[in-house]
Amino acid sequence: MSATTTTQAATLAEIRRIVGAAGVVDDAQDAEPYLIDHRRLYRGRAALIVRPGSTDEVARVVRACRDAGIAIVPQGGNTGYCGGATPDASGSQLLLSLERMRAVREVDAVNHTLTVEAGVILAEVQRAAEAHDLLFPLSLGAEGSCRIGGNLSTNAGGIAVLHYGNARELVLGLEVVLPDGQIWNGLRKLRKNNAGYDLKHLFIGAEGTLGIITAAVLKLFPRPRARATAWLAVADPEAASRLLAQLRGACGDVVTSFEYVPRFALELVLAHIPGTRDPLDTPREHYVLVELMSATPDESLQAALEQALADALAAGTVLDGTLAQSEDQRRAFWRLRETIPEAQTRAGGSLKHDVSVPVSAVATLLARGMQAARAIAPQARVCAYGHVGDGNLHFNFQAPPGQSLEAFVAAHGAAISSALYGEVVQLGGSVCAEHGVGQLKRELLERYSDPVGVAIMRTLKSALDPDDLMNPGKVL
Ligand code: FAD
Ligand code: 2HG
Ligand code: ZN
Repeated sequence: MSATTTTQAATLAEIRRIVGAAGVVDDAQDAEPYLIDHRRLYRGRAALIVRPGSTDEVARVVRACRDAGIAIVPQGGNTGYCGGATPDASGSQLLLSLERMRAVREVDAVNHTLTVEAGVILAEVQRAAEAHDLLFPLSLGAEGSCRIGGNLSTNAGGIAVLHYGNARELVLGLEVVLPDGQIWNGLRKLRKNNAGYDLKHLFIGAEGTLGIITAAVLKLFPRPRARATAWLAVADPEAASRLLAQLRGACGDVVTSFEYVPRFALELVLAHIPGTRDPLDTPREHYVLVELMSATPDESLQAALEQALADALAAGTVLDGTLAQSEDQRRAFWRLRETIPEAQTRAGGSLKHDVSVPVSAVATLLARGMQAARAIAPQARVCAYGHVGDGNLHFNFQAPPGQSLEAFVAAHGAAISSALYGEVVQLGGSVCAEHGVGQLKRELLERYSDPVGVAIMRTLKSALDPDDLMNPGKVL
């Protein structure tokens, strides 16, 4: 509390009264997980950590902070990759966790909507939809701990974007506490509403810099009755992109996931994640995990996939493959993909780049990015994988054997990142694909974005948050 003035100390005392004892984290050990980001890149300090229990409490806390000039850092599940939910080191910011706001306010099965508070864990949102025989399709590796407010604030992507879109596409309405403490009630359940600007999209993907999302109306979909899942070896990344187009042509809009896994990533998983095994007998360099979903209990889905794969096999696009014959096998395939980040961590950590290009340019990016990195550090181990159906690669690097990640990054990190980002931009891509900007990529946003666009962002920020109290130092 040393960094606070007397007025601020009085405000913090008032905030304690607003949220009550259950709403404050005082114990130093309990506070620790709130103050370090998931990747352990940032460690911050906070004047106070609060966990309000209602929208009204959030609004009262925000108003008190505004009056005393205290900055606020919103936090959901703290699984973000860019340090967006970590306070700075000053010890003067208030960390506001949404984790106690976990109510499912309404399920409207006829309207296919779910109204939830921001602190509901993504897996719980999925389960609430399932309980009504419906689907909430947002799905990502962190779904057991990330929270819907964080998902919307980062406009999360994940593994079903190809069919259902990013988090942004899954929202009909929002409730937001603005930086001045007003509550914007935009909790509409409407699929058509052209009453002026579509304000919800301002807050989605804003990473807590424009206000605090307290609740959302989410779109639900028919629950899939049939799934067909295949683990395939493809000739090369270019063949993977071609296969995606062929599959969509042959099977239609049922292709839901299309994930690329290189041999190196598979080997990391096989070495570090217990209970995993290579689904194919012969090792290959490039794999894709494909999933088709249909809302009708349609056996022809599996048959359509089999036929498309037989054609691709004959054409040499696909070299080998296996279709999941059971739910257990399907889960085993997905485990190979979804545990890559954990395997990378267990193998010593990685230099990460979350980038996107048009789907048609993914193979070119892979080739150019590898070439550029190898020219800088020939021993660097490339681990580039991800949502190629969305043009999104996690272009990561492990240190050469025997070298620590720290030494590798100190020697080559800046040069590799800059060369890779150069290639991304040349191909019309984005250096912030699905994980956002946070504090990690602030300079990149400035460097690689259209200056007029950045100026518009600043105008919006200063209009809504003139005193820069809402997650300062993030995004812009
Ligand atoms: P936090 O980390 O708590 O916060 C993220 C940002 O949102 C911060 O800026 C924070 O201030 C702000 N924020 C949080 N809640 C609110 C709120 N209610 N109102 C306003 N601002 C708020 N991401 C993907 O997109 N796709 C993936 O496939 C994916 N896979 C992952 C796999 C693993 C194993 C891990 C660890 C992470 C993965 N992520 C992925 C990244 C991360 O899970 C997502 O960014 C997620 O959406 C963050 O949610 P969270 O609740 O943890 O947010
Ligand atoms: C994934 O798709 C996540 O697995 C994490 O977005 C990516 O760790 C990474 O680089
Ligand atoms: Zn991802």
